[in-house]
Amino acid sequence: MKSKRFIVSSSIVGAFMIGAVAIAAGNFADAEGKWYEDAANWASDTGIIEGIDGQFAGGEDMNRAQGVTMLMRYNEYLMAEMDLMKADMEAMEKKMDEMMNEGEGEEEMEEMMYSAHLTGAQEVPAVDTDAMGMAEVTVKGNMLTYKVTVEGLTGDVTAAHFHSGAMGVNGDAVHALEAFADDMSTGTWEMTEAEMKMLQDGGLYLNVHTAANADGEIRGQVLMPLTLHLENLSEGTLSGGLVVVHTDEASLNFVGDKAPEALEPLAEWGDASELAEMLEGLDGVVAVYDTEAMTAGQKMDMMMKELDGTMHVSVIAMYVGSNDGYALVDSMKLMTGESMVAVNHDAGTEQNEALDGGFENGQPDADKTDQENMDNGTATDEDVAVHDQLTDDLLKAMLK
Ligand SMILES: [Cu+2]
Repeated sequence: MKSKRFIVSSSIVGAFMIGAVAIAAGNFADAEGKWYEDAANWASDTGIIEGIDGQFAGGEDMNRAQGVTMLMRYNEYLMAEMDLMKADMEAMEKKMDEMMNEGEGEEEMEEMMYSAHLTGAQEVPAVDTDAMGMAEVTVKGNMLTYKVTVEGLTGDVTAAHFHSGAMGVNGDAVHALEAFADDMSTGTWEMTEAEMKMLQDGGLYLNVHTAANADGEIRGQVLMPLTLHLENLSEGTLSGGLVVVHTDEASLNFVGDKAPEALEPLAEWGDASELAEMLEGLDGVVAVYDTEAMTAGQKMDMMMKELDGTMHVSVIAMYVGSNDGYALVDSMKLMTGESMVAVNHDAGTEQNEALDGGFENGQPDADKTDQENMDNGTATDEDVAVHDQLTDDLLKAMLK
């Protein structure tokens, strides 16, 4: 029973003497087989005693000097033991924390998020309605939890189901939703293996029925949110811009027309706010998101929740070194695997000068006011066109 935690501090060694010879930890020959052998070994191992002339000398008297030295050493030993225990406990706590965090990580990985955007256009055949719906779907193991909200339906919800079927294809109802209250239904659904497979393959859709549209007024495919990767391919900075989700009713492609007034602040000095406002009021625009400015080579990820496969996503941002040049990703399909590179567009509102020619040459300056940045350079009134001078790829967009 030798302690592995044997320690001798220098103060202990220095404090002891009375003509004794210090020996290494271990047995004393004269204590072997004696009733106090274990105690003698322990006291030696812990550094409390050192023996006399290599012997434990069990029959000798102990004087006051030896007594206080042993007490002091015992105290040192206890302190060291406490430090070791404390270190052990800290290590144990750390390990437990790590284990708990690991557990949490696993839970997060198990929980899968899906969503659906319900519209009349996704019904087969399409239904002409202004109604819309959103569904948040979480799946953990085989348990699906849903929250479906609807608005603008022609009447009360008469039924709502998860149906089997790929986009554009009608299929059987496989699970009925809980009754709607205040345009919302929440509930859970314990799925079979086959149903989970359907969901993972994008083969489940939500369908909301009304009296006027007995076969369904709005429908939405239940899909995993996509990640939109953006990458600045240029050697310059792209301004903060917009990511716009829209149907084919709307477009950010103004080629061949005069630039809308709201495009000018973006194209001339990278302020997308007016354009965002204009787009939000446009038919067919579903969502408008701001993006941060991106320096050369910078990458950015965004979650896209507005899925229905019939939608498009466009991205627009100013090429900051230019006068009125901007990157446009035009109407990319909102589907996994889609990818597009932005072509540089010329808003036609300002005469082209050499790149990075500075404020006097019509390029933006953050220290100037909005109006100064709008008014600098030489104004022109040409149609929007694909830029004939800035022909490098500016921005890559990809959906995963
Ligand atoms: Cu149904």
